[in-house]
Amino acid sequence: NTAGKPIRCRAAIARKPREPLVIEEVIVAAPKSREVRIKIICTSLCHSDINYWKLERPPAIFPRILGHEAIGVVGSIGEGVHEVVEGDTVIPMFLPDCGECADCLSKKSNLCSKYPVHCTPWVGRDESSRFTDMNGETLYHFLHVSSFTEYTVVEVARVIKVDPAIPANRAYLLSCGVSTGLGAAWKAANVEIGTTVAIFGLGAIGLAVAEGARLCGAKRIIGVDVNQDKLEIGKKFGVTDFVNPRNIGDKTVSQGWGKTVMLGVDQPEAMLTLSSFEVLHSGKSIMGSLFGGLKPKSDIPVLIKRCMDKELQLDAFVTHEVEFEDINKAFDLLLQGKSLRCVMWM
Ligand code: CXF
Ligand code: ZN
Repeated sequence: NTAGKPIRCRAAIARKPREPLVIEEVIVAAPKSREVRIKIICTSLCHSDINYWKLERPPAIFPRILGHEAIGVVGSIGEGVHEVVEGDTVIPMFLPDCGECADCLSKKSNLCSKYPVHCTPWVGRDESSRFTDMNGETLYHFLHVSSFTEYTVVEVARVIKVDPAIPANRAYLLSCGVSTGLGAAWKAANVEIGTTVAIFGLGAIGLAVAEGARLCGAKRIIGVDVNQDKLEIGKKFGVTDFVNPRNIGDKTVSQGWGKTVMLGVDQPEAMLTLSSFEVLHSGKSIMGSLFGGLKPKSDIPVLIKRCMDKELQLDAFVTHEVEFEDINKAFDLLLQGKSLRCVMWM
């Protein structure tokens, strides 16, 4: 029984920007109060991991355990945890849902005001790490999850208990990118039956928007991408029309109304520039959305149920599978735009 004790296990460590991760033995401390130690079953790579792995300047932090899309089993719990017990199947999430603050209780927000969402180096609010390497050096966390390790420690406010009947290599998809796209159509844009949706960028998130729009009853789903290969890929996800902006001139789209939802992953220092004239005079709205507006603890179980009922199709998002030792292959595939999601089994 390892409860209350440190665990020694394998992890993939990002030691320097842009350098391949290295598999090493690490020590994972016991969970503190309101934390859970999770044995990861499988994990995957999202573009945010890549962005922070590439980062040379602050907020670059190394050595670090990246990864935030995963599913696992509760190995042990810290003091004051009542929501889950050892053996529960759980999805760790970067987005918290404390269930107590004004924002978690409100339907208008999915941004918890008690727990932050930062690309933080720490497990949570106490500014400490639960990871050390075999030389005693601190290894930093990433996005409150750090799933590129056999065991990790996550705050219980970021843990969703799920039915273990759902296949792990589908359920884990709901921890970040795919949920973000599904939520953007369902919650943020509130796509209605018979409407038209345009999706700019047909990566995993954009394709998840297509799947979400299909489930909401959209009639036309227009995929926009400069990569012509996305024409055929898009069809598998219900994209009805495809536009490659490199092949067309300036085209006027609907005037006077329309809603644009911004989502996904940007570069940490990216700025948004807009024509004020076009916003002022168009009657259009532009909104941002983190995690597609989904509230983790109430909305993820709905998506899991729709997946089990075979309404929500997740299979096509998993394009590759590699052993955890081969994690750098998963980086290469995503960097080359060859994969949507690559499952890594621990
Ligand atoms: C994150 C990336 C960093 C800021 C919050 C949202 N999304 C997931 O990849
Ligand atoms: Zn992500």
